[in-house]
Amino acid sequence: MERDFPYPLEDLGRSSTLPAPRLDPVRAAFAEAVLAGFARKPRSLPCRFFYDAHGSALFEEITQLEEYYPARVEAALLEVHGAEIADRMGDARVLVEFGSGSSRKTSLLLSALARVAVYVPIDVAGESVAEAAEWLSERHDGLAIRPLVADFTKTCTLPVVARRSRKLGFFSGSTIGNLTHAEAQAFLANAARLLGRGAALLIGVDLKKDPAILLPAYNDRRGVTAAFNLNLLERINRELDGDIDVSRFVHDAIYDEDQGRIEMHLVSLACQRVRVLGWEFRFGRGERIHTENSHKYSVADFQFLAQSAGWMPVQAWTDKDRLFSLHLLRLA
Ligand code: AVJ
Repeated sequence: MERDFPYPLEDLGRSSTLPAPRLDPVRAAFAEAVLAGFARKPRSLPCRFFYDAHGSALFEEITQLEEYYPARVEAALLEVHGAEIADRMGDARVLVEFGSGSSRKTSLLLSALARVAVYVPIDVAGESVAEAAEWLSERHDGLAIRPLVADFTKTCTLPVVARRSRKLGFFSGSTIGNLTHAEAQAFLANAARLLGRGAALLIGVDLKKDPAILLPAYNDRRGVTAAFNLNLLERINRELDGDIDVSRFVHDAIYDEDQGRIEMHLVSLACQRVRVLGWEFRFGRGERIHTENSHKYSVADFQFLAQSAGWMPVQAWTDKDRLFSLHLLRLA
């Protein structure tokens, strides 16, 4: 945690005579992000904090929704083209997955990749990585699983067993859409450095399309996406001693055609004050908290971005309705 943020001492349970207690690092990062995000205007919160236990369960529910096509279409693409992907990806023996989450899709890919002997899931959420590793090891006999609990947008080092062989990276679910174009380019360049010579990268990217299809995917009828978005405020209440009246905020998702992205916001329904870790913030009626970007790319847009980060586009697969794309990239 940054030391220079002026936390009120009593809220961290400190007294002047006792040493400071150690904060859980995830909670500390969340605290810092929320205090900084509420202090700036327009207000914003980073979307990676959606995924506490509650949020992860809600996201799983989103992937089952009729309106939320990305999960379903990506899985279908992996199933239909698995053999071809395996064929085109060369002789990689190590699969490195970025932001591995629940690993259902990974299983589909591993089934097609008979030669892969080592699987390295990288995720900041240690618990979900461990769970996913267990789930996968039951289904893929003889696969060595070496989880890496790390932030894959920063530099990290692969375990020794993964160093010598040719590698395949996997980044699914259009998670890359959460990054700005500059961040996505930096991620791709970093992945190139991590995976090294002759590596391939398979990446799921949501396509630009008619807002009449895009918008319902983020405004589902059952309100699961709304609950997912609002859970961020509930998490503040649970973890950061917040007193936010969640019923006085509503979910909003819009499509910004110029930027080619869905934006999720929480909108304050009233003029209100909220407290977080002893700090007070005032929200005006109609004031917005920007909680997520989800960028959409045409196939050509994404290939251009990949090339700018040093990757050669090998092939792109899309479904017949052109809802979603899977890109295979390679390093020279
Ligand atoms: C998993 C980050 C790709 O942006 O579509 C789903 C997250 N947000 N519904 C996306 C999400 C709202 C999702 N990603």
